[in-house]
Amino acid sequence: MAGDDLHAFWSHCRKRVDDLLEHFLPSAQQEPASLHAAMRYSSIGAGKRYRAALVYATGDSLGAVESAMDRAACAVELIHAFSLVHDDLPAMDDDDLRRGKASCHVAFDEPTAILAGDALQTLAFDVLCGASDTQVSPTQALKMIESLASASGSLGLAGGQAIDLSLVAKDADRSLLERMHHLKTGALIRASVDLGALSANADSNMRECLARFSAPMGLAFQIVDDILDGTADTQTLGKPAGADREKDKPTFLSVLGEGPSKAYAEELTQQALDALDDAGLDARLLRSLALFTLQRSH
Ligand code: GRG
Repeated sequence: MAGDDLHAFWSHCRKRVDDLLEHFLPSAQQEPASLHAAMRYSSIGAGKRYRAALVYATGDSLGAVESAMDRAACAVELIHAFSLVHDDLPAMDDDDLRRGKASCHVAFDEPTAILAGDALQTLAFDVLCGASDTQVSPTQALKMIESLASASGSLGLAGGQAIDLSLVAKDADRSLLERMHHLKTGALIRASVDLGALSANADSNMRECLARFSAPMGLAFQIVDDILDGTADTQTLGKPAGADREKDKPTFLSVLGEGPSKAYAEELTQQALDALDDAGLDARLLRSLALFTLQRSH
C-alpha cells in the first residue's frame, strides 16, 4: 500500500474516533463539569490514534465492517488516554507537557486528573459493553472486555508501570527492559489487534496468529519511542524530549545504543511481517502500520 493510502486511512480513523468520543463522553457542561472537561481535554482531538488504527486495520484484514470496530477503537484509546493522564502525575513521571499541551494535572489540578483517569478507564469498559449492539456477538463482546481488562491490569499496563517506576536510577539488562515493555506498552498494542480480530468474530486460532504479529510490533514501537526520546526535540514529540535520561530511566537507547536499538526494531518488524504472511491474511494496512512504526518521527 502506498504511503498516501495509509495516510488517508489513518486520517479517517482519527476523525471517526474523535467524532465517536464526542458522543461517548459526557458534555463539559454536565456536572461535575470540571471532571468532564478534564476527561474530554485528555482524550479528544489529540494523539496519533495508533491503537485505534490497529483495531480498524486488523478488523479490515478479516472483513469486519467499520461499525463493528468503532467501540473497540474508542475503548483502547480511552484506556491509553487514562494511562497517559496517570503517567504524567507528580507521583509517577511528573511531566507537564503531553500531546503538545499542558498535562491534565497542570491544566486542571491533581485530584481532577486522578479522577479523570479513573473515569476514562471505566468509560472504556462501558463503551465496550455496548459492542454487542453492533455486528459483534455478545460472546465476542465479552471476550473484548476480558482482553482489554487483562491488558490494563497488574499483568498488563499497571504491572509494566510498576516495573518502570522500580527501575529509576537502576541498571537493567535487555531482558528486563523487554519484560517491562511487554506489559507497559505491548499489552495495549496486543489488545488493540486482539479487539480488532474480535470485531470480526475471529476464532482463537486467528487471534493467536495475530498475537505473533502484535507482540514484536509492540516492542518495536517502544524501542522507537526510546530512540525518539533521546534524539528528537520536544516540539516534534509534543512531550518533553530527553525525559528518560533526565529521570535516569534505563531505555533501549541507554542499554543497547542507537545503532543496535534500530537494528533490533527492524528485526522485530520483520518478525511481525512474517507473522502476517503465516496468518495468510491480505493485511496491507497492518503491513503499512508496521513499517510506519519503524519510521515514525513522533
Ligand atoms: C492501568 C491502573 C493502571 C494504571 C496505568 C500510568 C500507567 C499505569 C501506565 C503507563 C502507560 C504508559 C504511559 C506507557 C507508555 C506507552 C507509550 C509509548 C505512550 C505513547 O504512545 P503514543 O506515542 O502517544 O501512541 P499518542 O499521544 O500519540 O497517543
